[in-house]
Amino acid sequence: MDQVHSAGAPGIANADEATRATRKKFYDDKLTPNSMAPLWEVLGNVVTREPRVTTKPVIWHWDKTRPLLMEAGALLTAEEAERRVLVLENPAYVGESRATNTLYGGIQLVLPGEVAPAHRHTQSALRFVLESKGGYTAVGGEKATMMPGDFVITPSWSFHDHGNDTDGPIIWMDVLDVPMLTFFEAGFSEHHNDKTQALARPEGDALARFGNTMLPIDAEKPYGELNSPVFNYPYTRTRAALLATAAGAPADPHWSHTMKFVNPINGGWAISTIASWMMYLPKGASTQKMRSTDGMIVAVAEGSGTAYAGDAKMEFGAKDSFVIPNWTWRHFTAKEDTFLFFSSDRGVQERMGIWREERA
Ligand code: GTQ
Repeated sequence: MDQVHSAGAPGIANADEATRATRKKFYDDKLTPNSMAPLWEVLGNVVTREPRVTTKPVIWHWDKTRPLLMEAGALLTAEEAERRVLVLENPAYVGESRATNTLYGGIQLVLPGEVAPAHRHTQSALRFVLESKGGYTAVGGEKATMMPGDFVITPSWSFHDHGNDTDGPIIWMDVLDVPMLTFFEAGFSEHHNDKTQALARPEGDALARFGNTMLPIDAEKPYGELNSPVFNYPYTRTRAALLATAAGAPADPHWSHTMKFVNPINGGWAISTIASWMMYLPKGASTQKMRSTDGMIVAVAEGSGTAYAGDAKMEFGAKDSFVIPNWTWRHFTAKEDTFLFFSSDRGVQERMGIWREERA
């Protein structure tokens, strides 16, 4: 076993004190002043045998999240806040607005009569609706009504505003690729001139044109090649598809019944930087252990059960959110019929050719 015991290359471990001192003098006197450093002293940090995972498993329970969000709702308006969101902060990254190493997560509240004003940014976003009687998000000149379980995307640089014309709160999970864009130092944003964007098409237009197993004869790519032109995926359809596939084929040992949200232009993930999919676990089901290099943010659409991530055991109920860290063994059990929404950076890793998984 070529176990690496320190950050340095194994070959330098046995040098005597005098040799080390001579080397150190060389580093300090000659390398540091010239903005250089000896790789052999840090090689074990540069190339690790396995991923060094910093992200921690963590769960946010709805019965705690919702009252806190409502309390925030009494403290400031959506307009004051621009986005009234409680950030899902991973305890491994306090103050960094990160739920996983690469993804931001948050829970957003829009109260009756409120508008979260139109803006756009190079960060891509997705919404997974937790509570709603019919608020909306407008993207690219079209409104999508948001009902519980609906999945809505706002691709990079598309204007989006959220509104609530119902008599109840609307609450959803936001996932954005913020930490990725920060890493690339490629973040831009701007406000729209108007509080809400002008609508150019009737509601349901994108779904009609792109979401019916057909595409317009002349290629239209409103959000480019890598983002789905279908910007809203209603839960009624998602749920029906999962139940129908479950009726037609046995559960996969590792994935139970899982389907991904796709971009009909190229069959890829719906958002260029954030992969998303849904797992249906029938009552009493459990999955086999697996792990992959993508860390995940999960929202519970319906049901209850237990999520295992490494040594962590997370009991979840409806509308809870939790994190499965990258390269950590995971499996799930369901106490009742359960529908889980997942998001991760898998699509990015796949296109870079570095994504890996392992199944027990
Ligand atoms: O709805 O546009 O949670 O811009 C964070 C940043 C939501 C949004 C967030 C955002 C949004």
